[in-house]
Amino acid sequence: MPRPELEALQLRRLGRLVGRELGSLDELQSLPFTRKEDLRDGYPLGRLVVPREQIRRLHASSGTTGKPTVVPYTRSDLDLFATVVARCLAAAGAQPGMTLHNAYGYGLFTGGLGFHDGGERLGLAVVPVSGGMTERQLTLISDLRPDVIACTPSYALTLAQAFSERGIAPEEISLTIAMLGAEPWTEAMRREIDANLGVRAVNVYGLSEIIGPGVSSECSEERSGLHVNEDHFLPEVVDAESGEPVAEGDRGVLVLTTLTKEAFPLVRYWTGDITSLDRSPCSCGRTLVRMSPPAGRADDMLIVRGVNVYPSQVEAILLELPELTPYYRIVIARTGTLDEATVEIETSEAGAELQARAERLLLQTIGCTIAVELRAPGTLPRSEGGKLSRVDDRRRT
Ligand code: DLL
Repeated sequence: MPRPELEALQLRRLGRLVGRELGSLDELQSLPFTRKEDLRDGYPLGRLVVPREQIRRLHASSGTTGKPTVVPYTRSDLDLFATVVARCLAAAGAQPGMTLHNAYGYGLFTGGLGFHDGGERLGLAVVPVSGGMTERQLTLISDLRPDVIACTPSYALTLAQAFSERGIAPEEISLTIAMLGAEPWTEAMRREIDANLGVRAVNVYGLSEIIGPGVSSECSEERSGLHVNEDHFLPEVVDAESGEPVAEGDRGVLVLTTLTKEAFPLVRYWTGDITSLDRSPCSCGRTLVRMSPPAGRADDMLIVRGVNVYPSQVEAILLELPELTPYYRIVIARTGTLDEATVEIETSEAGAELQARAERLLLQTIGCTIAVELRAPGTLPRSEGGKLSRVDDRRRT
């Protein structure tokens, strides 16, 4: 859809959502943000805006702190969910008739059922494996020969490594497309996954509060920025401190407004995810704005000796060194009054020189001292199916 037409559609839908006619999309900026705390206050279903009998499914976000956020869907919301995930699959190159190995967790987490319905909607045969039990995943992939896999990027690495340990070469694996998201990942991880699973991996983004996966995803043509399904989810990027919109291309917090959801519509939802927007045309022909790969949530941010650090930023910097692998974790400890950060990272080429080089690179790029400890391959925790926590915060223990 040409952008002027798309924006007219967004304006009509936004007007319907807020219950009055709007002159321009900019008027949205006069409305307050909705934050995670606002949702928690209404726990579990205080913000439901349709009669309870119209709910057809409930999901919930992980809720690492306090109560989870419960997200209700009507029939039409589930239809929308399937549609946007089907779009993501199609943008990645999936076609009717293909088989989807769905290793996202089934249950309250939106990844499993979201990809399940989206796959069926596009006309794929879905294998509902869910996460975990890696051995069984390998058998099913070898036997059923799926074309597409959907899982977290950290679990894709686990699977790639398990195949390689069993002497199965990437060319022997039937997969050609991987739909990876639910946690931050980097280009270096993408190279590793592409090469070792024999796929073209694309980034998929979403969050339970808004719908689940399917808010945005990359096209297989460019794999450079995630096209936001902005006829349904209107994105803004704002300054984390002031809440004012940032200039196009600048990084800030992603704020989303649902334009077509029924049971749980949200106006200006503060996702906490850090990204930037790019409205320049894409070679794939989609006119949908692209967001840069989310670097993680503002609350995942670590403050090390007064400097703001994102785990994914540390990963991106260290993986510029070809000797290092994407298996790492960041340990935060307190010695006296100072917080100390150490990155433990696997490599088969350990040595004092490599360690010094990695520490220098971190100091030059981030501007604070982060120690690097080189570890032997296979010694750090792996994803066992779901999201992998990259930070081991030992200050609280
Ligand atoms: O993770 C939904 C999802 C499932 C997305 C499968 C993609 C694939 P939640 O559990 O509510 O929902 O977590 C949402 O995860 O606010 C981000 O911080 C993070 N996240 C999701 N996708 C990405 C991504 C699902 N591609 C939270 N890159 C979001 C970076 C991501 N972070």
